[in-house]
Amino acid sequence: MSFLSRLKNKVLGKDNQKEYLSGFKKTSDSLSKSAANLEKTFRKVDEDFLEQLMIMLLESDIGYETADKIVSELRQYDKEYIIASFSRVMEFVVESMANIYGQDEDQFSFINNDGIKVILLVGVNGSGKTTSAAKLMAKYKDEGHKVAAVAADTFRAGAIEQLAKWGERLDVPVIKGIENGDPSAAIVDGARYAKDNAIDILIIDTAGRLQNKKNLMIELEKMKRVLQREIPGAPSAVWLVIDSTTGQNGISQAAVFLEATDVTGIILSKMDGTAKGGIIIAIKNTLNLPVVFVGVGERTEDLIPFDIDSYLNSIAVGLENVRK
Ligand SMILES: Nc1nc2c(ncn2[C@@H]2O[C@H](COP(=O)(O)OP(=O)(O)OP(=O)(O)O)[C@@H](O)[C@H]2O)c(=O)[nH]1
Ligand SMILES: [Mg+2]
Repeated sequence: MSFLSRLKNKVLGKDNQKEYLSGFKKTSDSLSKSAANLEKTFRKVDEDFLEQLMIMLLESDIGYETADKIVSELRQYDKEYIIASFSRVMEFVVESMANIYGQDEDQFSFINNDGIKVILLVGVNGSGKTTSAAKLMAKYKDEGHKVAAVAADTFRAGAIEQLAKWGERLDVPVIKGIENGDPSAAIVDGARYAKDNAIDILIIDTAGRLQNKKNLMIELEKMKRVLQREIPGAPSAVWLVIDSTTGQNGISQAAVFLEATDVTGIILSKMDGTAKGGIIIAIKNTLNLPVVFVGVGERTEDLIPFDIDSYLNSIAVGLENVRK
């Protein structure tokens, strides 16, 4: 059975297909358009073709290194020009992406699973932290967990109220920091609230102020230190929120956070607004961190657990549309 048939079989029974196909629609449509153009001139896998393919991959924001890897593998594989069909080339591309991504270990597992699970959300300003916090509050509450959140963004005016409003709407308690106050004080309050009220999952929203690595490190270290004093072993997860529309730029900004603290996973927001879905492969390849969730809209239900097969299938759907 071909790779793509196997992929199709794998995702067939999954109930997330509608969300994936709509969340990655811009990526898939854009790939479909460029693949259609590419097919018109396709005769064989020669250097001209590989160059065009490289451009198409770069446009999806898969990153230079990854695009180069795929193109080099294809060149090597088809030295004798045996591939005669364009759809076989596209299959090769998707299969290479699968190999580069590899298999995630269980990306949803938390560190220190026994006690209160604390999720710390970090990321640059506007990346989607507060919205993702609200989405996580809704998700875990729906699953039957006892959830609370900490509005620890004391830096941006209105940030605390933004999360507090979500809390009211979702009926999830939000422990509020004080504007211009110390975010760590809010975290202590939140941790104590969680202990006193038998909370299962505590979500901490932080400020996205752009700062240098040293200051960021000091601030995050302090947050963790005060948190650990209240809840030993916390946080169970540190998720870095990256705006997928910022592409490779977002990845470089992310690198600062990786140097400043132990990030355990990525939330990729705003996927619905971009054709640059290749960024998932780039993130895995350059940051070597699992994408845990993908944001595909502004509603609380628009957060999908990342699943590599469904993702690859939504890419493949775009590439296959070419023949229709
Ligand atoms: N379309 C779409 N918009 C999103 C998504 N996630 C967040 N947004 C929007 O992006 C904007 C910024 O989101 P926030 O959650 O406030 O970002 P933040 O990281 O908390 O920003 P700061 O608090 O300023 O650092 C808001 O208008 C959100 O509605 C998503 O998955 N899809
Ligand atoms: Mg925010």
